[in-house]
Amino acid sequence: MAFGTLYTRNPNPRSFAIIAVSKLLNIDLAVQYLDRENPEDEALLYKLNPLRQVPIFVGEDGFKLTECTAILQYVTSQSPTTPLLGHTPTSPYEIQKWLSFANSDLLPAIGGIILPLLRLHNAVQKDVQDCLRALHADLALLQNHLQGNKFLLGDEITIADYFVIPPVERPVAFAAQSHRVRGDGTVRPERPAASATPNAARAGVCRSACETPTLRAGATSR
Ligand SMILES: N[C@@H](CCC(=O)N[C@@H](CS)C(=O)NCC(=O)O)C(=O)O
Repeated sequence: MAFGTLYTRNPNPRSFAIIAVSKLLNIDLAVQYLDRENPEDEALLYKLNPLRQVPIFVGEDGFKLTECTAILQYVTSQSPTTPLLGHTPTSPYEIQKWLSFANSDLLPAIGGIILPLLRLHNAVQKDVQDCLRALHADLALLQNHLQGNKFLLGDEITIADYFVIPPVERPVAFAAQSHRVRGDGTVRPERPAASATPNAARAGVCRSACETPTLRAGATSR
């Protein structure tokens, strides 16, 4: 019997890490994708979370959890010996820092750019130019950090890498190739380069984390 069920959308960047880590740690997590067009699914979503947001976790024991970073930490903690929660006394706080950075800064910026292009509803309307500037600043911070560190917490991979890096890779490639921040801070659309050469931000992020065999295995198994 599954340890619990994750209710989410397909795809959902806030669920990538939860699904990847549960597979990596052999945690039996059922995943149910809710369809926006299905009234029964929408009724279930409202019942599970009146904010109508995913992901939502419901355990076999009835324990219910919303908020993706809490779900990720809870699911990971089902493997008591996992190294993915870090090794040092400060690891939990550093992990929390990166999860919060991604959930509160990076993902809203990406969502503010991508959701209008996909014609999907964004609960809080955002200015695309502001989001592009925020995204470039966030990526610069990530790139600088990952140039001096193999993973976000240093030498060992943690749930922070699974949460922060995979949702960045595809939207970043798209956004960085199709938009450019000018010297004066304004953003203008740009045609994708014919060669589609990865830009520095994407290369830095991917080289240092996404392309490590462990993270690639986890990310592709979802
Ligand atoms: N604070 C929540 C935010 C969840 C959230 O914004 N989820 C988005 C998808 S990433 C959502 O459900 N939007 C409504 C929808 O997709 O219908 C969390 O961290 O889990």
